[in-house]
Amino acid sequence: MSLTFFFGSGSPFAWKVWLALEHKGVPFEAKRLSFDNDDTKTPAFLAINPRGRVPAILDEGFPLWESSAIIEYLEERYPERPLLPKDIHGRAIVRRMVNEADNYLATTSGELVEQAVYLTPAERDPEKSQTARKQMMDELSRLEKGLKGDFLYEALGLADYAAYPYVRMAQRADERAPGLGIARADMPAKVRAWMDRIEALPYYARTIPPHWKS
Ligand SMILES: N[C@@H](CCC(=O)N[C@@H](CS)C(=O)NCC(=O)O)C(=O)O
Repeated sequence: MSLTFFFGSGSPFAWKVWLALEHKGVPFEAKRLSFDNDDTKTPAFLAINPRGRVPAILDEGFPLWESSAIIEYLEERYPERPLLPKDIHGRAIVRRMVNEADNYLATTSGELVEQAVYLTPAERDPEKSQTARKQMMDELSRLEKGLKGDFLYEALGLADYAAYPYVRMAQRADERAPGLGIARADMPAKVRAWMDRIEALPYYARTIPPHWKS
């Protein structure tokens, strides 16, 4: 197998790339690195990504990291089953949406997960959680306003894969510490329906963070 995908369970950046890989239908070998065991800091992995972060890929010996760069590379390397629209304005809009997801959704979702999942109850800062909850609700409302059809921009593609993991992680925060994330039931109806559509994709189950299944 020529393409190796390095991921960590629960990394939304890696989840985005995994969904994109499945969409493309290219064969790849998924290698899970454990954060607890510092697998991202071994000399072998640092030779692939000197930053010691996932996701990363190794394609026929070519190493690449940073989720957005990986996806752009995959789009050019495997042009069939495109992730981006054909027209120049459509591509620009989707890239803008990816940037918005990475800059706003990611930060807010990351704060919710930090408070709910990584900190002990004594270490949590309720004010930070509540600020992040409000910001996430604002972001979800933006997503809802943008949902004109079934997916975030015309056909299923990169805009959906970029946003979904961050929204699902906000739900995960609430599953782990009720009230500190965003319960699915509290999300706007159109966003819930969009999430249902992503979760109905035939390859979706393969991409769920493995440690959620155990
Ligand atoms: N900007 C990077 C972010 C990657 C990132 O921060 N990955 C985290 C997991 S969510 C990681 O690998 N952390 C490992 C560590 O910091 O040791 C991307 O888009 O790929």
